[in-house]
Amino acid sequence: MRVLILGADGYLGWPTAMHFSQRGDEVMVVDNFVKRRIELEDGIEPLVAIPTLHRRVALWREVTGRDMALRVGDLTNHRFIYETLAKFQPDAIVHYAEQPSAPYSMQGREQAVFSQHNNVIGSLNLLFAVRKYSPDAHLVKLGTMGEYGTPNIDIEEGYITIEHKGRSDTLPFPKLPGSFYHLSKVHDSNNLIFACRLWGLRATDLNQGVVYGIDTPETLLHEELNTSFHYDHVFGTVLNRFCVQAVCGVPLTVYGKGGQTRGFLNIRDTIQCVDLAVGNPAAKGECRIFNQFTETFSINELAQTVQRAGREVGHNVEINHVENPRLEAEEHYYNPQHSKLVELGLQPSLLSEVLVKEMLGSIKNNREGVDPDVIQPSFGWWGDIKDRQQS
Ligand code: USQ
Repeated sequence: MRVLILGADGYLGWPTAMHFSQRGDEVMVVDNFVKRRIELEDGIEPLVAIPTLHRRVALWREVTGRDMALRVGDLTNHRFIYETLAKFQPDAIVHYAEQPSAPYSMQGREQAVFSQHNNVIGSLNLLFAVRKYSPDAHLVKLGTMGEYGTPNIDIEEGYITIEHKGRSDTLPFPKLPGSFYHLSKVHDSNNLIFACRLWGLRATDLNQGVVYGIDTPETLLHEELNTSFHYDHVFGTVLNRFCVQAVCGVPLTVYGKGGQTRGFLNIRDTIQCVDLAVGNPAAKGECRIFNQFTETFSINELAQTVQRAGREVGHNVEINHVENPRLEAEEHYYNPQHSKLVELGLQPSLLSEVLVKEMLGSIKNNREGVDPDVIQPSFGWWGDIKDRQQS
């Protein structure tokens, strides 16, 4: 297959690109390096320095003998994505090319506008490009479980059948997202559903939970093929952060009461889910929505798991409840459905203390790269935390 990976420089994009290339597919990788720019703006770096995408593509060729095509460009420039699809003619497009941080999007007006412009307009340009140049390609778009928020009813996979005043219909599941970033994904989903209805495109929207983990089979082939693993308060997801905190002796930063419950999955399962979606394409005109996670945990449960695993391997792990920088329910009902990927054959690697210990071991080897100044949140849902504390 010809597989186009958009956002291939990121935490998930790079391992996905290597996975499809290793399978023998013809892969093209695309990125505009916006995440690297935000890293510079906010003074943060991945735990292990990541070589340029050009270098990683060259190294991939040296290590495996497999070629990947590389194009640098921005989806908000429609000419760039038109030309990319016209030249490459993909069978499948895996779209990660979005600003992925909820905290970044809540830092202020500029960051909120940037997140929505980058994500929504980039994805809209992509839809027009697919219609014009690759109308049969299957678009696999990364959405997020955060689109739904935490309603007091079970969350269905994308659509819900509602009876109302004696009539019934199946409609998109209501959305109550918790950040301007998550809102950008809701807008994307609406555009995607509309484009499939209007133009007969085929798409799968993967509403993914919070990802954790460091290694995939391909990142292990060479140390410079690592993915971009963040532990800071901007890009670091909660379990990755807790593992770094445990290794560095920083008390785990549970925000508020810690009853917040989310869907989680291992980075290896992200790749497996994307592989399953690509291998089982949506029909023409269909916009499928899968809830992509393997298990749910509260933040307190995660912290306790990391504490137990950390203590067993000799780390002094304390748990701290810090003031919540976010506006979110800290105690709530949460029962999202997630059977569609399992029906396609997903074999999850579930979270265990063994797995946490493996993560702690990998982090320990790179411990000198940790910057303690970027662990505590410095801005939250109301902007700069210092300003809020002073007012
Ligand atoms: N949290 C803590 N302590 C921390 C960091 C986070 O208690 O040090 C809590 C947050 O308050 C939140 C939960 O952990 O309740 C998850 O936070 P997160 O930063 O791990 O994840 P989130 O901001 O929700 O975003 C991440 C990805 C995003 C993806 C999303 C999936 O960065 O791209 O869309 O996970 S989901 O959460 O299902 O929407």
